[in-house]
Amino acid sequence: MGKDATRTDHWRELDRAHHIHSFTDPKVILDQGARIIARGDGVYVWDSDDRKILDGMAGLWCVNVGYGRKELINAASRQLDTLAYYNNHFQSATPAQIELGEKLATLTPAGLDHFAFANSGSEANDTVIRLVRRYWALKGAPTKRVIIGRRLGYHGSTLAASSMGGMAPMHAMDHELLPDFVHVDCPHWYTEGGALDLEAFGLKAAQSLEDKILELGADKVAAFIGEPIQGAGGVIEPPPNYWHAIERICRKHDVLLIADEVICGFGRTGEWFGTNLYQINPDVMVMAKGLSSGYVPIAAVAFNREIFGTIAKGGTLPHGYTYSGHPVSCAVALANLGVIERESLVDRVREDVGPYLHACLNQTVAAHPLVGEIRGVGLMRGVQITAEKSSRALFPAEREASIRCREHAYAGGLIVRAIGQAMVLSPALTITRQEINELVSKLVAALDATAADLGVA
Ligand code: PXG
Repeated sequence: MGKDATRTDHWRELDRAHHIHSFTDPKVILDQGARIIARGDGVYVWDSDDRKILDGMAGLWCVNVGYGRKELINAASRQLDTLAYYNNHFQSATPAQIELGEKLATLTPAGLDHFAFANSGSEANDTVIRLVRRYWALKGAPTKRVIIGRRLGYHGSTLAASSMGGMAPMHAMDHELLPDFVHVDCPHWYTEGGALDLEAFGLKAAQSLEDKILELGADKVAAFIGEPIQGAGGVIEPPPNYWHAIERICRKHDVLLIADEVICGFGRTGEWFGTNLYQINPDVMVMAKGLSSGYVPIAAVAFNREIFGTIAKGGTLPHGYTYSGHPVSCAVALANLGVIERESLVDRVREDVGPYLHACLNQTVAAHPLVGEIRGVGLMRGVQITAEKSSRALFPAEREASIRCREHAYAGGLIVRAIGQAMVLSPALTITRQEINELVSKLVAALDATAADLGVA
């Protein structure tokens, strides 16, 4: 370290020299350096210059119980002490992993009670693809291989999960999708609805699934996958009639329904799972993030009895990861679920802080000249930026409206995501009303500064 360089400068230098950042323009790292987050407590993080920042995203939609929870830390420490590692291959299991499966079965909808474990949402979704195709092959329908996702759906960053998702820049990176992945409409009324009312648009978006199944032939289609509310797409809350229509189409054509609950799960929407909100019954459910509140990597896939029963008759399952059901991750997940239950965090989101955040946004943000729509459920909210409220027109991308807002927010001590032209919020479920007041007033200040940049009165 040079004589006058700060610790932060030094770390930035080393980071530039050695680290490939995810979802970041390397030029920004070269020009500005990384934002180094050094510690966390509750809903706050501190950067390497000890500046306190309200984390309006709970990390990456995951730190549901907030930072610094001793219950989770102690659970990890105890498990490390007792058995730091063992695998679940070749007939083995560990107590923590067995107990987590039993606990999850009490939380997931009836019938979804067999779990495969993984370390990330992406890996879990690769497991889904492999096991769903195996299911159909064992059922005597090996041609049912296609998995239908949606535009702007996000299911992860592995080769297969990114093909299953509907993010165009990720597809462009690989030049082409893996075979047997296709995408249908994204049910986002604000940007796609045109002159249709919400209900007509909901049916139209769902119909795009049936049209695709008919085009391909139902004998080719294994499953449809969707996030109950799309997260990384920009908190896209579908019209109320959408999911029932989707479920009906899947049942009619014998297509499995997969719910990707990686963001919606574990209380974020004020229900244990996003599918509870829409009262649909998926055949497969994918979980990660809030399962351990991000303290350690873990993901799980729930399969219904019919799928598990079929796979169970197929002989040795040629699938799994070294760390599937890692005992430390399972112990932390169990402690995390214990905190969510003891502190009634799901009810708290549904009855208290979720409606409170919504009311604050409606009272102080909705009327802002830049804001076209407040959307979302519970503690998963999107604030749509618009160039013109009446026509729902967006700013030209090069004006960087949402990016400017995100940067102003960070400078003011608030982390929010900018997705497309929406500001996205997903704070810890433990956030207090006072902290919500702080979050909203910092967001308003950032919107004001953005309006000034863009010359909007
Ligand atoms: N499914 C969903 C619904 C997700 O949101 C994944 C799967 C993949 O999980 P892993 O653990 O492999 O990252 C995710 C991840 C964003 C953003 O832009 C969101 C995610 C990841 C990276 C960026 O908000 N979600």
